[in-house]
Amino acid sequence: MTKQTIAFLGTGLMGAPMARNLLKAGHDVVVWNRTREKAEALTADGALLAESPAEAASGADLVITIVSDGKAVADLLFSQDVAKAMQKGATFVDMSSITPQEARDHAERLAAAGIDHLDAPVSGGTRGAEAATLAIMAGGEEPCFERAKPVLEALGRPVRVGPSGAGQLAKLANQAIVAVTIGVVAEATLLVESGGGDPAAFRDALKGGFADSTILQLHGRRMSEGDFTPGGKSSIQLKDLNNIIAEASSLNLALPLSEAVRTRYRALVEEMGGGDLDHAALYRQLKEREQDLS
Ligand code: NA7
Repeated sequence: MTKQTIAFLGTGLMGAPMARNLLKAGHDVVVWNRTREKAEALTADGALLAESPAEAASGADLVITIVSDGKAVADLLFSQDVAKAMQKGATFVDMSSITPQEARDHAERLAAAGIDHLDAPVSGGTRGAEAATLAIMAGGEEPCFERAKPVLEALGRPVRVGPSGAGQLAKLANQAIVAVTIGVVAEATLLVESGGGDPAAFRDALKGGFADSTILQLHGRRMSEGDFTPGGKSSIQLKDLNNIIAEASSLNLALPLSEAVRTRYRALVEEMGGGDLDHAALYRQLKEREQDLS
């Protein structure tokens, strides 16, 4: 694999282990993060620290962003001059989860400046980020995808799902499955516990059956152990659910399960102050709701 110079912008929960994996794969990685200390920590792994996002982007073959939302991506690209700093022929890969419309808009604006764009959001959480086993859903032109693919393979399994915006659409569908599954795993866990069952034995018994899943095993354990240290934050899950409902309504669709689970994430984030808790904390919201009803 050819060594590339990569600017990596956004070294939060997901970004930091991903940048580490790019370094491990032998690339030159220049990091920047809004809160400087989080990027600085990566210099111990061999990353170079940039003073600004534009400084990181200048001279890079590939610029990767993984930040909170579409507004943050647009701000980096067009207000903090990342697009201006990028050399012609360089590729911009946005791994943040944003709306398909925002991704298409970024792609168009970058194309006008001669820069290729790939939307490549991920699934797999911090565990997948650390193990370099992320599911990577890419949208963009085929040649651009083929150029970025060897780099993305150091992070997980990239699959091109269509043109610009298609990666974000796939990610919204992915998040609908994740959120609704977390909701029902919380209900199943509460049902087992309240009936006097052992939730760990329950999860073990279900292994390999139709109801088994990573969410049952991983998030179900977080629920019954009450450990909500964030792998994926509830605030980010709520952002995704808002984007899912908005996309659905622009397509004249009603998605009742996604809407129901969004109402519950709203209560967790906005009424219970749980935005920074892991998204498995939906279980806590369910439990409190049950107590209020009884
Ligand atoms: P985190 O750990 O909350 O990380 C969010 C990152 O986004 C973090 O580096 C933030 O910087 C950065 N951020 C947020 N707003 C901005 C703005 N306005 N400008 C620049 N940087 C910003 O979340 P995750 O790592 O779990 O998630 C990241 C993405 O992956 C998100 O789209 C998920 O849906 C999937 P900070 O450190 O707060 O200064």
